[in-house]
Amino acid sequence: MDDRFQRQYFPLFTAPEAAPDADPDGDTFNNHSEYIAGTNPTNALSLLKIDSVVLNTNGSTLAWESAAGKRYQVFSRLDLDNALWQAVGAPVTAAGASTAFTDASATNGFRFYRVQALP
Ligand SMILES: [Ca+2]
Repeated sequence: MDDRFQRQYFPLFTAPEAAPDADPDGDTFNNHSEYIAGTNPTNALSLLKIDSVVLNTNGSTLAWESAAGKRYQVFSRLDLDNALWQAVGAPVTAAGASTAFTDASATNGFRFYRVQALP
């Protein structure tokens, strides 16, 4: 993990709460995960999660909180027991604090999504 990330958020970057596996804001994402996602490790409301999925005539549009310049990959699967996660399209680079992505193949039916921040 980059020391600059720790120095940005913690007064003492060698403190226990600044450790990569610590989760000082209690949002279940440890500091290393927040570093990868570009989220704030001291704010429990700042985390990588899908905020909305809207089905429309163009497909399903997902939106999530993002960090400008970070790259994300969307995955989907048809069910949680048997199907494998499959990448949907190419990675997208966030332009700002929120990113939307439309899965044009998802115009009907039920599926699950996840968004991964790429290192
Ligand atoms: Ca955290």
